[in-house]
Amino acid sequence: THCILIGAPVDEGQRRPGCLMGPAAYRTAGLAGTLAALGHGVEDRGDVRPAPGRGESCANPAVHHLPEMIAWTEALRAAAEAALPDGMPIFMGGDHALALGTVAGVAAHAARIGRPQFVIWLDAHSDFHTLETTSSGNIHGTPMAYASGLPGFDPFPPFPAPIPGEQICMFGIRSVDPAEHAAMQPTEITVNDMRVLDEQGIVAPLRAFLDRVSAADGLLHVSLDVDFLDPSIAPAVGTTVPGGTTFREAHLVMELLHESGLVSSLDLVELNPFLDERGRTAKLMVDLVGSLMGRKVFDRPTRSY
Ligand code: DIR
Ligand code: MN
Ligand code: MN
Ligand code: MN
Repeated sequence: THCILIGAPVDEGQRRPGCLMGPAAYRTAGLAGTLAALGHGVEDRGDVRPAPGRGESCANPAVHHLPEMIAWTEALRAAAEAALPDGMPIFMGGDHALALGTVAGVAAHAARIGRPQFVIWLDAHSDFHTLETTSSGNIHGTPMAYASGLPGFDPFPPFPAPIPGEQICMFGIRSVDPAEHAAMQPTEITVNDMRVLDEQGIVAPLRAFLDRVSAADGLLHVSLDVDFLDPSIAPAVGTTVPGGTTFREAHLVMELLHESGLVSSLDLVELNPFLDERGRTAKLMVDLVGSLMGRKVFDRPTRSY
């Protein structure tokens, strides 16, 4: 695979400064070398730089950094659309608001080549607010609603090719605000919250979704939020939620995604290196990308008896 690293130092989608250091942390933790060691081609296109904000506003006074986020969305959509014909873009965030742009770009690309775009959302949160329903005003809580084509994003460019709920699957969910819950009710989105994973494990629900992607000859965008992981193994995130996935569960998800051969693009989001402990979260995220791209973490040397 030709891997295209794209830095997306978005910090404006939430209120805890530091996610803008994410791309530097991934580079420091050796993301490019990890991919190259697995035999992939690696190209680092550097960090995306948005145009200056133009002063757009919306009715909800809680919403902050709206003009900046519109500029990021336009720039990241363009970066995604430019990268996809050349290989597999890996967006190094940056907070999750970057996904307004990256998912717009992959959806536009999929529509152009006539294939359905699927999304797997690995996150503690459903990120299904609109600009009208968010009470935190943090735009990182909105990208899935934008990608679903919900109204309530007026100052943003219209989402190019809204993704049907049947093509969206969430994993690891354990924090959903009432307005998000209500907005998801009429959709066909598959929400594999932690209750589902506790009861069924991660393998069966994931295989069921991957079978659907495969049957539809779909493209698959993976959006990996650090808080998908339990905070005890991944402390470098502003919005820790207890009860997340374990080290082994997370690697298993990545290994199954690799085996599917379906993944066409990837977001790495919400890493806040300022909150990390000697780089352990950044290194874990890089290791997870290694599993996603074909490394078998628990491989044993061949032995003869
Ligand atoms: C909460 C927290 N639902 C909000 N969300 C997220 O602010 O909208 N944290 N996405 O990562
Ligand atoms: Mn998120
Ligand atoms: Mn989250
Ligand atoms: Mn949120």
